[in-house]
Amino acid sequence: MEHVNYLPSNFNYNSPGATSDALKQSIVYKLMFIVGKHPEVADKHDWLNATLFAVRDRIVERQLNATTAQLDQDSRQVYYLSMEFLIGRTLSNVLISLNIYNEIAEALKELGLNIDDIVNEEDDPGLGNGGLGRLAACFLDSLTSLGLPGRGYGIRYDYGMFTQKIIDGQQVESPDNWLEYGNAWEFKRHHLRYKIKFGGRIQQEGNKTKWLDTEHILACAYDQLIPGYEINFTNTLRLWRAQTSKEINLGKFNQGNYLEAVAEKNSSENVSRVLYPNDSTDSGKELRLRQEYFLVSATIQDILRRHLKIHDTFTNLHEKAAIHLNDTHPVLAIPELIRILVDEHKMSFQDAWTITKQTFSYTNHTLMSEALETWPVDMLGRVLPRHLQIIFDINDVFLQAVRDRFPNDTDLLGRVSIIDEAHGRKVRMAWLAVIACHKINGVSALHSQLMVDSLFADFAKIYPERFCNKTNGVTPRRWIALANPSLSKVFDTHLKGNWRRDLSLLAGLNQFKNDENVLNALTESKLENKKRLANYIAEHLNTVVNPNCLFDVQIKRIHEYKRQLLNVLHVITRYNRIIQDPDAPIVPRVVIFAGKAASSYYVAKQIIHLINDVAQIINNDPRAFNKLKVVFIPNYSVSLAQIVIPAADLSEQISLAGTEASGTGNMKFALNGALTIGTLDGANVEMLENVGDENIFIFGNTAEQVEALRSKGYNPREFFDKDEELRQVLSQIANGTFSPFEPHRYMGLFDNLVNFGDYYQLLADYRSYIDMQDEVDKHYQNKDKWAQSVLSNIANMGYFSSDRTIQEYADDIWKIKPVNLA
Ligand code: 26V
Repeated sequence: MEHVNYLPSNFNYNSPGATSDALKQSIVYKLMFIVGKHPEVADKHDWLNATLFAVRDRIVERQLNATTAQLDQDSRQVYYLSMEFLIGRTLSNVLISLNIYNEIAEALKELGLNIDDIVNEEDDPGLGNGGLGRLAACFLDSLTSLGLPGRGYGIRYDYGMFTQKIIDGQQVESPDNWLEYGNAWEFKRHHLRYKIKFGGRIQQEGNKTKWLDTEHILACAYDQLIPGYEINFTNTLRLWRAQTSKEINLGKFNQGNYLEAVAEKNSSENVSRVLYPNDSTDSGKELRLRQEYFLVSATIQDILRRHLKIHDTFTNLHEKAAIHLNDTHPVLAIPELIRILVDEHKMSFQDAWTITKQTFSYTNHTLMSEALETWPVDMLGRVLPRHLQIIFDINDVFLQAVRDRFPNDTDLLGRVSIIDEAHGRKVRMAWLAVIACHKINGVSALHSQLMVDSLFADFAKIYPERFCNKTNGVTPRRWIALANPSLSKVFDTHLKGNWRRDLSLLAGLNQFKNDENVLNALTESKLENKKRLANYIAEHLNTVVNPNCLFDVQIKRIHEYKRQLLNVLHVITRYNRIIQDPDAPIVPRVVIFAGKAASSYYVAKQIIHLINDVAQIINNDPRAFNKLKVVFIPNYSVSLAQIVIPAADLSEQISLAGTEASGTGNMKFALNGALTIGTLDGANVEMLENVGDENIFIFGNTAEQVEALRSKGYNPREFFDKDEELRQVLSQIANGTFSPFEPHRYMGLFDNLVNFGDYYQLLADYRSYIDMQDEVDKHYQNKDKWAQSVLSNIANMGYFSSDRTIQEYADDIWKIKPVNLA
């Protein structure tokens, strides 16, 4: 065996440098003294941990610098409360932030290791469902990179989003035990524990209210460092884990009933056990309510503790703290703040309410009524009786004000009351948020407009100044620099300045629209990424795809409104055309899907099954060889997205207009040089405005037309009857062409579309979708034209950086300024 010098004699651990030599030394040191392994017996995971500890030291230095600067300046901070943070792998991101990717690669190479292998060995924490959680992660990245002071607060779930396997064409879930091998990025703060109370009863003593006989659990803080890009500053993501307040029930233990004693410990720790994997319907489950309260109670206590360390009063809380609610999930933070100020710090309700209204802001991420959270009054009263009482108090004050201002509108009170009396007495969390927050924003121009026109129309009349728009964005560090090294190289060669820090610099590409060199460089980079994905597919799915085909991609949660089924209708149409006219010229395509269905969402699971059944038939039909292939990649995640997105030629953003609040995948694809086929929905509308209609394929009804069609009485059968191609496709789904051993398998899907109203209007948009797909083929056949459109897309997408989004939140909502890092 070759001899490697692991630790030279002049090794000095105390001043970690960033040369590849210094990094190599640190890695080996960490391997031996933290991981506790000799280099000769270490496995890949040991090396990962060693690398990760070595790199972590370098950002901890920054954290210490940031904390000191922040405390000295006592700057106003934002606290971003979210039930989900989908941060993705950390090591590679830190390497980009510290600008030591090449040095680490070199160090690892000298140790006989490949950086890609090490980076891919890291677990991808799936602490979120999809868009909302990933947005929170992009926001933390941008906040920190802009030097803005803030902190994310969430839950450290033992089990994240389930792992998806496809067995016999169907989704099978298994638990995601992401902490199994430990999490080297987190710092457990043993001393930071808060008591979280549940249940009990209320006792009134004069004008004092007491919350008595409660059960308790503890929330324990785990901190994850958030590095900023090339800045001597970090922020923290603080995640709470539930711990039982009594380690074990000694009484029961002594009676010899060991199992029961430990069971109690386990059940109180259930609160942070698992992420709810359903993001489309309100679960209404008590455990979810407890999770939400657990997050907000620990967080508000933490914010107040910090405030009291520096100030001796809470009357200036709103000057120092901006608390942001990521959707309604953390809305109980509102009554929790009031409860603590009033019950524990003897403030008057009026004063507490005034401070609260100046402290909180809220983002709405969906207009879909079934995803809007409500809690039955009974349940809330049982689990959090004091909070229910405070919510009633808020409602009284609010309704009185409305009554005074709009004395003649008698229906209004019932509509805006926090308590929905019409549907079995429920607390409407979105209403509470709107009433208590000084700013409420939507996540794209269209969504923000629809929000004030529909869901919050009454409130927009009462508080017009509160509503605003903050169009989403994505971080260029993860979604370009990390995910797409070959494209990054093209940018670095042709652009002045650092686009990683200022994405508007991408506009500099516009001058190369007719420059063959640059256009070729873009095309070559795309081909490299397609080969990378083809390798992944070969390795994981045992399927061969040809990188010279057009890669047509739809990856996102499976949901009826996102209309993966419309995509399938196109795939089958294409297949039928290939069979009917085998000699017709055709643009060969690989159609790629990925996405998880909520475990209880039957129709979404049927759609996954159908995609796989269709793939099975088409991929095994020799007539379709080299012309059409269908691939469903299992277990969609942030790290999978980083491989798939850079490889796409065509990005499918085909939700029914008016249903997708923004989308962020749409932005990632376009920035990575895919052209979009999409409806006028969410942020697609603004993408169209930026890239120009000759560079994007827009089809289908507008949100307005969708509404008009719905109210005049949409009859999908009309479309079925008049469109022969459509009729053929639907009949094939219904008659078992793709499920010959169970011909009726998809009767339900067929009925939903043709006989039961087609709620998401697939049939109404089918023809314009198919025609637009033909346009895509034409455009693709002209390689130069396609490359020019790719360039125009990239060059004009700079607006969609989350740095821009966060700067707007900072200026208009949070009123925070960068920390002075002199
Ligand atoms: C809703 C619910 C309902 C109660 C049970 C648990 C649960 C968990 C998550 C959600 C969130 C649904 C909202 C959501 O994810 N919206 C997405 O937000 C993205 C970021 O703004 C946006 O780009 C997507 O268009 C939007 O669907």
